[in-house]
Amino acid sequence: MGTPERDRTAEQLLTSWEPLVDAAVGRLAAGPRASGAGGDLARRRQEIGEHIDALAAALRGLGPEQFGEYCALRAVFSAGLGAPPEALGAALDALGEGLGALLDPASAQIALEALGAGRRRVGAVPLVTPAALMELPVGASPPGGAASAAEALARAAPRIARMTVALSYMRRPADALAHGRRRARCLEDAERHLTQLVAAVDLGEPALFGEYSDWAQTLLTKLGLDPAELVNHLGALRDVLAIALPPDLAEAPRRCVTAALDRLTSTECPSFLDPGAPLAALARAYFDAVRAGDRARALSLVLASIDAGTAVHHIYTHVIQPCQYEVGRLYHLKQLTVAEEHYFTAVTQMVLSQLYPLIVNPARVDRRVVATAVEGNLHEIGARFVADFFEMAGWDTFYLGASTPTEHVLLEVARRKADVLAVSAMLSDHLPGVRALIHAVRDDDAFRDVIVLVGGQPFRIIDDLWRRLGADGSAPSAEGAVDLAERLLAARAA
Ligand code: B12
Repeated sequence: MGTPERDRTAEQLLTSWEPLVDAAVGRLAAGPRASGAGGDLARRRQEIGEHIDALAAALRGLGPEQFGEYCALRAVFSAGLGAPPEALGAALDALGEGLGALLDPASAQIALEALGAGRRRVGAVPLVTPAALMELPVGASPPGGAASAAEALARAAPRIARMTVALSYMRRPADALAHGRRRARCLEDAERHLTQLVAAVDLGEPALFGEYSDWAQTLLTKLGLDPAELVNHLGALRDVLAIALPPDLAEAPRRCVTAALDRLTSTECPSFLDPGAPLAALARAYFDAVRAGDRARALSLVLASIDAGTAVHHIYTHVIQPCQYEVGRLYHLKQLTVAEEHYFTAVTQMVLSQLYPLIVNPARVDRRVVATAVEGNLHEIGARFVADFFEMAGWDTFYLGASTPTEHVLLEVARRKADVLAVSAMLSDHLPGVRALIHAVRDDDAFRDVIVLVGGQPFRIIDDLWRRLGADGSAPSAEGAVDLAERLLAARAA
């Protein structure tokens, strides 16, 4: 880490930041490669500023070597992004010339020494073209021969993640320093973002990635990270995509990232317990009882309300569901621990079990539904709601719970002679499983008459996603699922 002398130099660099940028930009403007003002000038100012930040960060960190690393990477990226190869060296030279005038002599010497280490690395980096960049020893095979943008992105993801972390650190050296040993963690996050991006690109749905980014932003902020970090990271990702993928394959993922960046400016997250909603007082009392650890009271509140005439399905829709959503919100905001969320969900399951005798409709309709959370989806309450609403409508219901393997869902659909298969998903990465399950149903002639309904968060966000995955329909709620199934069956019979 830095020495007192280096720290003082870093301090001076940052306090003289503006005049250093002005001086360097002035020198460049007077030099042989001077070009028009406007955007060009603004970009040049920004870049010089970034070099000063990186220089200061290196002096506070590992010293000249670190600035050398920065310059080497910067050279690679500048060239990859189409900047003239000599531009970086010229900018560093211009910055160096201003140091003597603006820093005290001892600090100027320390800064120049580090700057020199960077300058040497720039000279040592061969001219890098986008194609050559693909050969950088930072990851798996290049995306050559990929059939789609999603496939290319998935194949290049390990390399893109590394390049993004490098570029984002370069742009905000303070993050690199702050992360220190957590660099590996940052890379894991980058890979996680890319998994979600692949899913969104695959489906052609930028909104899915936008939704995920909002979620990630809230989470990272609650973990104490600067909200600007994710914005910086996604900005770097967008630039890296332009280098790492051929233009035709880069366009779709870049569009998704742009959409996410647009959304990140607003991260409002209002409560799901709306005081104006039906049964609002009961929902609040139920929520508070469970949070207080009093499940007996939570249950008796619900049973008393039913005794007083509340319809059971209203308990599902206006009490249980908003409370589960509110748990998710508070958990996300770190106002509730994992254990509290698990406890809450366990109480919800207990209450739903107690309500079971009340939901069985004696008027049976001789129809059967199998309801399941798709393989990989651990959220089981949505599918349970769906099964229970069919039960209330007189159907025979077979609720399979969380993450059921595709082949076992099929066995159950056959064994129960199901008219309807209801599949629940929650996250974008559950969607390939939904698609695989639907294909498996469609591929087997024995299931020719089975109606496949899909639902859950992604289908609530994107209207026609169900169609694109090959389902027969979707509804935003369990109640809607029953109506839809009945309509589809009636249409078939007609
Ligand atoms: C409880 C819970 C869990 C529990 C689930 C336990 C269980 N036994 O079910 C556990 C702890 C396992 C869990 C894990 C995770 N969770 Co979680 N979880 C929740 C929580 C708080 C409640 C879910 C719930 O019960 N909803 C109530 C039901 C009734 O609502 P629903 O599922 O939307 O269903 C309704 C409709 O969508 C529709 N519907 C649903 N299915 C179907 C099917 C058909 C055919 C039809 C027509 C309609 C339909 O009808 C239903 C009733 O109206 C939600 C918060 C939320 N907003 O949902 C987070 C939430 C979904 N989880 C989240 C996350 C991130 C995770 C994890 C990734 C956390 C982690 N870091 O590990 C894992 C992923 C696990 C996995 N592989 O699936 C995030 C998702 C964020 C995002 N990107 O969108 C949420 C939103 C929380 C948050 N705000 O951060 N979770």
